[in-house]
Amino acid sequence: MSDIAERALHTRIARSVEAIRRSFVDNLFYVTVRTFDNATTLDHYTALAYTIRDRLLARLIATDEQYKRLDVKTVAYMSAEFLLGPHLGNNLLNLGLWENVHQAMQELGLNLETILEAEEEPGLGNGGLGRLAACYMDSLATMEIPAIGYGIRYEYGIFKQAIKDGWQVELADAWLRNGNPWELPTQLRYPVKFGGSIEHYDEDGSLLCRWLPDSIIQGLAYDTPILGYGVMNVSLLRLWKSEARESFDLKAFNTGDYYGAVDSMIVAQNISKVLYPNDEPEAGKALRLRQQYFFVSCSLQDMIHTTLKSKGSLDYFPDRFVVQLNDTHPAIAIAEFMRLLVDEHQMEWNRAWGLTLRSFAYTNHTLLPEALETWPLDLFQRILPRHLDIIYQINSRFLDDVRIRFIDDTDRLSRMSLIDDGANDGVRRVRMANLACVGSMSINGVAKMHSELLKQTVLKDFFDMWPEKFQNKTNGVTPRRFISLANPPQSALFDEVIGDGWLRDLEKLRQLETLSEDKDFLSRWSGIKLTAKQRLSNYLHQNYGVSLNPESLFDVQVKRIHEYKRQHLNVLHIIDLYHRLKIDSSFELIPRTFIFGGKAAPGYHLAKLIIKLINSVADVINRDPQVNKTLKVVFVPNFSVKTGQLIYPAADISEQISTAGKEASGTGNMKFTMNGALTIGTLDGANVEIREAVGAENFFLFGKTVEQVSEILKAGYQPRTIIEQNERLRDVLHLINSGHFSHGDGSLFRPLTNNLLDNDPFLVCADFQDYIDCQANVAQIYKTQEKWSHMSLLNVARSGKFSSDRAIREYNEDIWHVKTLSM
Ligand code: 26Q
Repeated sequence: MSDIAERALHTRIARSVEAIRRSFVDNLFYVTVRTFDNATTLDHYTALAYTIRDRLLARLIATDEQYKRLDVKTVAYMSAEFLLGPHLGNNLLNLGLWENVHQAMQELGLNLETILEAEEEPGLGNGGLGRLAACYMDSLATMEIPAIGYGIRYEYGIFKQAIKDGWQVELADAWLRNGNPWELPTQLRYPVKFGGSIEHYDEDGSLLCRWLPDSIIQGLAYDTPILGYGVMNVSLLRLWKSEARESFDLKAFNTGDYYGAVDSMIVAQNISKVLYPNDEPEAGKALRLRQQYFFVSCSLQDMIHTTLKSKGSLDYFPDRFVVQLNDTHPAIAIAEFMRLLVDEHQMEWNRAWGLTLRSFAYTNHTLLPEALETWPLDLFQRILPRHLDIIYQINSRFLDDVRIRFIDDTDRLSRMSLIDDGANDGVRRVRMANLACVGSMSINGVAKMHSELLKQTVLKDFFDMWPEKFQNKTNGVTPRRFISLANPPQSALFDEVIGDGWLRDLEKLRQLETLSEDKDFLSRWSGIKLTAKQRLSNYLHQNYGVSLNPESLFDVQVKRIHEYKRQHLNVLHIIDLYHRLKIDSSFELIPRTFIFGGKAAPGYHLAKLIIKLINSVADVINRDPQVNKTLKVVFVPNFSVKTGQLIYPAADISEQISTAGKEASGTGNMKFTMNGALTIGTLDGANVEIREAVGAENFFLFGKTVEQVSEILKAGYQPRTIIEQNERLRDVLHLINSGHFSHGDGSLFRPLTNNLLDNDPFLVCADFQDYIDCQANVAQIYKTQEKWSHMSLLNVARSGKFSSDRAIREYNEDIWHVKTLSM
C-alpha cells in the first residue's frame, strides 16, 4: 500500500478525539450531504454511525480471515427473530470509544445522548425469544466463540404501538426508511424453490427424486457485524432478503409478459416483507411457512457452500457447523438439510440422516400445547411437496423405531408421529416440534422448571424414548446492554467499588455483598435508583405530558400482553387500592406508581381489551384529586428494547406474576433483578432460580404452585365461588362492570370480567387474595428505605448467574463443543 493510502486509511479509523471529530464532519458532508449548519439530529446520527462503522470493519475482516485460515467449527444460531435494539451505543461501548466520541461531539457543540436517541431500532422480533437471540449473539462474540446468526431481514419489523383513546393502534415499522449504516450488503445469493410437484426417477438402478417447483426466488445476504465487548472478535449476523431471480424475470420479459414479470417480482419480495406477530389465532399463514423455509434454505446452502470450500466433503459438515434451532420456527431445516444432501448432493439416505443427527440441536420455548407449531398438511403439500415426502420417510423409519421400543402402544405411536392424523378437528397437520425432536442430537428447555415440565408433559414421549437428548439451559441476558448501556450511573458505581471486571464476569458482582450493611453505600445505592426514576419521569413528561413522583414506589410490568402473564391481576390490585382509598379515609397507602408496557398481538382481542382497561383505570385514577397524590398509573406506549433500557433501571418492583407452569423462563425478570428491582412473583419459569439465587427473604413470593394449579383444575375449578366469598374481589369486579372506568358503559369490559367469572383459565381469581396480601407486605417493607436498599443490593450482587455469558458457556460445554478463539 502506498504511504498516502495508508495514512488516509489510518486517519479514517484512528481512535483519537481529533480523528473522530474529523471523520464525523467528513461523513456529515460526504455521506449525508449536509453542511454542518444544516444538519439535523438524524444526520448527526448517520454521520456518527458511519464514523464508528469505519472503525469496526478492520476487526470484522480480521476475524473472518482468521476463521477461514483456521477452518474452525462454528455455531450457527438459526432464528426467525433477532430483536437487536439500537446499535450505536452498543458499538461505542464494545469498541471502548465512548469517552472519546462523547468528547468529540462535545467539542462540536453536540450532545451524544441526543444523537443516540435518533437511532431507529431494528425491531426484528416479537419479544423474549427474539431478544434472547440478540443477547446470545452478544455473548458469543464477547466469549470469542466462532458464530454466525442466520435470520430474515424483514423490511418491516414488529409493528409500532400507539395508544388512541386508550386502545392499541398498530403502525407499520418502516425501520429502513433512513437507511441502515450497520448492514453490509453482500453479493451472496442462493436460489429457493417453492410449490410444484415431485417426480421419482431411476438413475443407474437407484431411485432418485426430482422437485419440479413452480417458482424459484433468491435470497440476498445482508451482514451485520456483532462486536464482542473488550475483544477484537466480531461475529456476523447474516439476514436474508428475498428477491426475484434475474433469469426468472428475463424469461417473462422476453416473452413480452412485462406485467407478469413485475407481479412475480413483487411476490418474491413479499416473502421477507414483514415480521409476523405471535399469538395470532390465524398464525397458520402460508406466507409465514414460506418465510421460514426461505431463510432456512438460504442459510443451509450457505453452510454447505462453506463446508465444501473448506473441507471438500459434506461428511465433515458436523465438524464445521453446529446448528442451534431457536424454537421450531427454523425446524424445517431438518427436512431441508436431508433434501440438499440426498437430492442435490446425491448422498445416500442413511449417511445423510447420520450427519443430520450430529448437526442439529433444538431449543423449546413454550409449554402451552396450543403454541406448538403445526402446519395443515394440504398447505404444506402445496408449498413444500418434496419436504412433505421427506418428512413421511423420516416418520416411517422413526415410527419403526418406536414400535420396537414400545410394542403394541398405538396411542404412543399416534402421539409421536410427525403427522397429526386430524382426529381432533379433521385437519391433518405436520408437527414441527416432533420433527425437531426426531432430527436433533439435543433438546433443551430455557429454565430448570421448564425443562422438567417438558419431560413430564409436552415432550414426555420423546423423553421416554431418548432421555439422554434432554437438557436444561437457563436463559440469560447480556449485562453489556442491560446494565452498562441501560444504567450508566450504576455501572460507574460498580467500576468504582469492585473494578470493571464484572462486565465480562458477572459473578464478580458478588463482591457487592460486603457493602450490603454499609449505610453510606446503601444511601448512594438508593440515590442511583432515584436518578433512574427521574430519568424515566423526564422521558414520560417530555413525550406524553404525564408527571410522576420519583419518590413513589415504581411498580413495573413490561412484557407482551397475554392472559397467562396476567396483567389483569395487576390491574385488579390497583382497582382494589383505589377503591379502598375512596371508601376508607383511614386507609393509608405509601405513594405508588404503576407502570405498564407491552404490545398485544393485533388479532388478540382480550389482550387488547386489557390494554384498554389499564388506560381506562389510569384515566380515572390520575384525574381524581382525592387519590392521585398517592396512586398513579401509566401505560408506556411502544415498549421496545430502547424504552426497556429506560424502564428496567427505574423499577423498584418487578411484576413476574404469570400462572405457575405457563412462562417458560422470562428474561425481563433477570433484567430487572440486575438493576436492583425486587421481584413480586410466582414460582414460574426462571423466577424459581432468581429466588433461589437472591435468597427467599429477598423475593416477594405469592401464588399457587404448578402442582396446586393442576389439582385445582382437575377438581373442577369454580372462580365464581371464590368471587362470591371474597368481598374485595367482588367489589373490584362490580366497579368495572358498573361502567366506573368506561363512562358508564357497563358492557365494555364484560368479555374480560365474564371470562374471569366463567372459566378463568389462568387462575386470576384463585391467586387474587394471596397477591394483594403480598403487595401489602411489599408496601410495608418499602417504608423502611434502608431495609429495601439492602434487599435491592443483594438482588444485584447475586444476579451473576443470569448473564447470557453463563448460558452460552453451558451451551458450548454441553452441546456445541466449539473451540474458542482469541484474536
Ligand atoms: C409462530 C407461528 C406463527 C407466527 C408467529 C409465531 C411465533 C413467534 C414468536 C410464536 C412465538 C414467538 C415467541 C415466543 C417467545 O418469545 N417465547 C418466550 O421466549 C423467551 C426466551 O426463551 C422466554 O423467556 C419466555 O418465557 C417465552 O414466552
